[in-house]
Amino acid sequence: MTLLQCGAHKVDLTRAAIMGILNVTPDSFSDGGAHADPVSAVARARQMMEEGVSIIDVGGESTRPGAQAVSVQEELDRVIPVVERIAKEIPVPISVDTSKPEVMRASIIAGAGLINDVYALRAPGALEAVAAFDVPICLTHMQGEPRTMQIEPHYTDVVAEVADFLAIRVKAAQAAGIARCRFIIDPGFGFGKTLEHNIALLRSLKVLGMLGLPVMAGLSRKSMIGKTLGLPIEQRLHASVALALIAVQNGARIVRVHDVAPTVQAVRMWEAIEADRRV
Ligand code: 8Y7
Repeated sequence: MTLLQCGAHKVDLTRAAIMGILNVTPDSFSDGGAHADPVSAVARARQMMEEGVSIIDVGGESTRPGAQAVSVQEELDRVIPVVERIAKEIPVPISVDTSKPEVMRASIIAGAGLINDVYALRAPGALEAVAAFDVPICLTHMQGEPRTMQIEPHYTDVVAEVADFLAIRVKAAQAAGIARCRFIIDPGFGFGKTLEHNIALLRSLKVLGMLGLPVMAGLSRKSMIGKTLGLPIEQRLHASVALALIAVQNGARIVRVHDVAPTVQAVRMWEAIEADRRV
């Protein structure tokens, strides 16, 4: 059994954990602005808890392709009041989606129990910031940077290259003093990847599992659905649930999603059937 100790909360990864996305940005990829103020953010967090969420991922900087960077102060102003209120009012572990060491530090002090860094602690000072605490850290693969990453991504062997990158980042983080039991790894669907790269990674997700660490997958509403089905963001619910389930079937232990209730139902149903398997 794998237990992730997320600050005051434990997350049991025997069952797949459903991470609910809570964007507190005015410009996010798929729900921009809806939960930018702390009161509506907390209301949404409470709703996700009622829907069976395992972890709530608060993000104050949009990482969508082409998004603008925000200042440290702006990100702190967006994220910290929300983390403080959720930590006080709602008994669910909080993750903070950030690459900035100042935001990592302040978030953990405010009550966050996990750091989700799509830069995999490559920002100056990020390794040290996380090493100073004892919360889990999700390391994600990204080729390039958000502003330009979708311009002609290229790999010789995407699965091997993503696995190598993650192994190197885990090593760097361990060298900085972060214990192995704290890592989560994520192939970073859509982060400098074409549809074909994303498909190859999802099919071979078990290869990443061979690193011996819990795997996270974020596929919710992403462009691979738009490219495959020709659907706009607001019509990607059903395919998002299907992709989350495929990720869990291929070994993902955490799925990061916008639509908590349908994903919880799909994943728990599959797990109930798996638990009953005779062969
Ligand atoms: C991911 C993520 C985003 C992901 C992890 C979006 C912050 C883009 N995607 N974090 N964040 N994995 N760990 O479409 O795939 O949600 S932002």
